[in-house]
Amino acid sequence: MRIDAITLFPEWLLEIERYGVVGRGLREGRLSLAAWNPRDYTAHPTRRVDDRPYGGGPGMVMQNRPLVATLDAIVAARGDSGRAPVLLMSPQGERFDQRWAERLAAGPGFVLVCGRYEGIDQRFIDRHVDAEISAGDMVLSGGELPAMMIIDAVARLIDGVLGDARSAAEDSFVETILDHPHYTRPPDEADGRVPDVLLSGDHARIARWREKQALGRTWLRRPDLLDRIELDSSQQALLAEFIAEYADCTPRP
Ligand code: 9WO
Repeated sequence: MRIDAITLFPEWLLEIERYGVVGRGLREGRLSLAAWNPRDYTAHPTRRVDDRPYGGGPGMVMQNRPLVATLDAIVAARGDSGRAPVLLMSPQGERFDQRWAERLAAGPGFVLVCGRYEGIDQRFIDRHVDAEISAGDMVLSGGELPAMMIIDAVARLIDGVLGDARSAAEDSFVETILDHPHYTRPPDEADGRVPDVLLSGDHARIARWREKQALGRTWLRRPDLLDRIELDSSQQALLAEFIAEYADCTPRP
């Protein structure tokens, strides 16, 4: 898979090549990442890529032309023009989630556009951007961190990038409910004990406990996720148990 990013801070974005699963994917050649600076694609003598907004107001707007020239260079380098979607990082966009990550991981790669200043010229968005993607309802100073987030989420789904293939499939959200709690040694700490069931060696009981915790947490923290899925009868029973125990230890007025 090939990922290209347009950014005024290419060195920063490429830092992710040095760490974790993205680093491994790159070293093993399953993934390639290139960062392109619009300043390298402007005819302006001082390499400027921004200008004042028409209609007035504070701040500056990224100009269309350097962005188009950068994108042209990317399309030429990729040699797959028209196939790789161009995605703009934007709080006005569609919320990024695991489904987006899976969709992107199944394709040939994509081009991420990171805005800076107050925004980018709408004509670039209208003519060259396939989708706007948001990392959540917040205003950042630029699209680089959301772009790195997307690269990370997609890279770990690429075949062979994650060491243990099983852990990707079992992760939180892939099965549309939250993850269960995790514990490791030692079993006894001043801060508490590991639940006995996890030390029991009874794998069926452990699996039931984990599923019950996962369902219970989802019920407590993300009830919206439960509305979207159909629980089977054993899951319904586990969740009912969790809710009953929760009611028992939550004082009522
Ligand atoms: C600023 C702003 C202020 C009030 C109301 C709405 C607003 N939206 C913005 C805005 O989009 N500013 C951008 C900040 C301009 C380009 C650089 N910035 C940015 C934020 N790029 N990408 C993000 C972002 C945030 C969350 N998810 C993806 C991208």
